[in-house]
Order: sequence, then structure tokens, then C-alpha cells
Amino acid sequence: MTDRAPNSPGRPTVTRRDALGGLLAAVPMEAVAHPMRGWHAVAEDVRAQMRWAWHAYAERCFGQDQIKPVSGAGEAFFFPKGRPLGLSIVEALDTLYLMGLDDELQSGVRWVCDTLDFDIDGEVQVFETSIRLVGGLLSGWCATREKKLLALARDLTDRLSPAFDKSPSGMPYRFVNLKTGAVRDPVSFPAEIGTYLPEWGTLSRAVGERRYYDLPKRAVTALFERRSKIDLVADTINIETGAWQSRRASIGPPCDSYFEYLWDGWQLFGDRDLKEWYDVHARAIAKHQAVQVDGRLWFPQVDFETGAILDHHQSELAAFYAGLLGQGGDMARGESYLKSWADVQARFQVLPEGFDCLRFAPDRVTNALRPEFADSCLNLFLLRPDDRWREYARVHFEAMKATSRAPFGFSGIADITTRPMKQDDSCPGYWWSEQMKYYWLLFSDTPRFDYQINYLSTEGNVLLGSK
Ligand code: IFL
Repeated sequence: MTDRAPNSPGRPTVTRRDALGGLLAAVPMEAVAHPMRGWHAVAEDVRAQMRWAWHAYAERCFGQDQIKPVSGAGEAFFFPKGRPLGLSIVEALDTLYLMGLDDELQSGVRWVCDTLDFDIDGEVQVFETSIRLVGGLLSGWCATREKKLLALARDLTDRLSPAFDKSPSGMPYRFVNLKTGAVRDPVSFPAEIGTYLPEWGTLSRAVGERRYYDLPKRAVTALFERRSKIDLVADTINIETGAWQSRRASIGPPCDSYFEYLWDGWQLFGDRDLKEWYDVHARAIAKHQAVQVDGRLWFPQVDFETGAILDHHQSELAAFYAGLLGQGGDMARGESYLKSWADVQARFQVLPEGFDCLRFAPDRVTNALRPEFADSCLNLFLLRPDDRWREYARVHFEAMKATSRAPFGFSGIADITTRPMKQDDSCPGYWWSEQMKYYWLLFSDTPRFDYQINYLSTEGNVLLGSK
């Protein structure tokens, strides 16, 4: 860093364990009751599935953004009619490293270094491009120290920056043209405004330019300042005028990772503003959104100014909040919320995209190979290494194998209520970065990961802790 202010990126100051005030030091890894060999056998299975899926992708459509796992064709994520950006490769890099799949990693790194070029006259969604590609390139760089990955991450971040620079409020526009810097769409959402600091701050540290930290910090500051009197944010805002476009507060999309990155910014960079803002929102959410239904903890949507409940829909994506609650120091609610989702898993085998907590029934029957449940299992495990989280995740993994394995990889589910479940022939890029890594870290005890001091982004990218 050239010019470090008190709140700018520095050494990591808070680990997941510190967050619980040292209480966890009393729970050594050796206390895990299940025989290690049993968990390691599950880990070997996870790695075998990853290797198999990688080779199917490499043989059928290497370099395409995604594979269609039922038909075996390639699929675009960024530019339907243009150049593919090898999204699945970028997302997989650090997972391959952690699993010790070094030949596969080498072929992935080679493809990225030889092929990727972001000088494209085309428009991308800033949020998705940052969490997936900037994060994937940075975590690949953290794992391999291949300089070209860092250079590509920086080039791409520079191309995304006009979305912030051109905004009167500092909150980013949703879309930017990678070549011209033209921006579009000022009507945005908390997650798309506040999910940048860990990636851009890591870049800031790596290249010694604080601008990469300041841009997303300004965005998140502007959003937090617009919270309601009861300390909630609504889910839609005009970033040019600063006017809210909705009254609905949610811990799920499109707000979810805004909360996550407040905590993460504190964890990674020791930025006290972010911890304070996280705590303000966490208290308000606990006060106005937490409800018990049939003995289970849920978080309905509420009016952001009055706290009145608007609906009882629960997005599967909100399952990440169990892990975040634990990280933020509220282990009791974190455990309880994960148990609610584990009950849904036990009843329906695969979590539906949406769930009505009053009826205890799906209200959206798809599942886009979602990783959030496994994400929370890992986060709680890192805080308190307990077999419960491994067992929840093992059930999740076994269900995925039983229902999502397709001829050329793993597929999302079109309807989790049918038997057999119908697959939807899609494998989102995050599958390579998220649940496969979460399972592996939960079961393997790999020496390539620092289980004490680490950081995984919202997309599962390891920005700290690859060894
Ligand atoms: O891109 C993924 C990431 O976990 C996220 N939101 C949705 C995706 C997974 O469901 O932040």
C-alpha cells in the first residue's frame, strides 16, 4: 500500500475464531467424534466427482462459460452471441488447487493466461462479473501466484470501475461496456451495490493502489446512509437520485451479500465502520425480521420503515445467513436458522429455490444447484468444528449426487417435488467455486488450506488461506 489510512486494507485483524471471543479455542479439532477416515472417504468422493465433471467439461466444451450437463453442449453466460470467457474454468481454479488436482489446474491456468482478453465491445453486469471473474482470477492468483491472473483481475476491475466513477452517489450502475466504459441502469439493489470490497480490497493490497478499496467503500457508505429509521434497507434503489423504489426489506436476494460483505470487510481489512454497520443491520434484522414458526427460526420480508411483515417467502439463497450470523457472533441464531433449513432438506431431499415457512411447503420448486446451505455448514464448521455441520453437508452432497448427476456433469433441478426429479440441463459457474469447495474443505482437512485464518468470498473464492 502506498498510503494507508486507519481503515484502509492492511493485515487481516479478525479471524472467524476471534469473532467468538476465543470461546472456540476450547473445541479442538481432535474433539470431532466421527472417525476421520470416514470423512476423508467422503472427501475422496467429492474430489472424484469434481475430476469427473472437469474432464467432461474439458472434453465437450473447454473455454465455454458453462456446460449443459445433460446434453453436453456449451452455454454462454456473459455474451450470448459473443466470445465466451471460460467462466467455469475461472471459477474452478482455486477449488482445483485445494483438491490437489494439479494437472487440471495447470490446464485451466494455461487456458486463462493464453486466451482471456477483456477488451470486448460488450456490456456486462458489474456485480456478477466482479464476484465471479474478478474474484475467481484473484483466488486463482492467491493459490498459484501466477502473475498473469492478477494482471487480468486488475484489467477487468479497471474496466468495471466506470460504473462507480460515473455515479453521482458513488453507488454503481448495474451494467458497463468493457471497452467503452458506457454505463446503464441506475435502478439497483443492495447486493449489486455492496458486494465488492473483499475482491477489490484484495486487489488494492496486491497492487498497492487504494482507489480499488475506496470506490466500493464509497458505494457501501452511500447505501448505509440511506437506511431507514429502524436501520433496515429496502431491496431497490435509484443510484442516481438515491430514492428507494421499494419498501421490502429482505435478508435474501437482492440484498443478501450486502450484509455479508459488511462483516467480511471488517474480517479481511479490519475496517471498523463496516463492523459497526454490520452490527446495526444485524440488530435490526433480529428485532424486526426474526420469527418463530412451529419452533423454527425464519426471516420473513418486512416493510423497511415500519417492520410490518409483508410475506413469508424464504429464498433458499438466504440460507447463507446462518453462517453469517455465526461469524457475526450470534452462534445461537446461526445454528437455529441452519437447523430450519436442515429440516427442509430432510423433508424434501433437495432444497427448493423458494419456501413458504408458514405452510412448510415449497413456493418455488426449482433448484439451480444452489450452494448456500453448504456455505453455512462450512462457515459454522470453521467457527466450531462439529460433526453436525459435516453431517448436514454430507446429506446435501449425497442428495446432489442422487438427483443432479447427469451424463456430462451436475445439473440444476426443474422441479424438486417430482420423482424422479427433472433436471434442467444447466450447471451454473458457481458450482465449480462453491459447494464442491465447501464439501472438500469440510471433509478433507487438506493441508492446502489454513483452517484458522482464511476468507472465502460470497462466490466461495478463497482470498485468504490457500497454503
Ligand atoms: O453467485 C452465487 C453467489 O453465491 C451469490 N449469489 C448467488 C449465487 C449462488 O446461488 O452471491
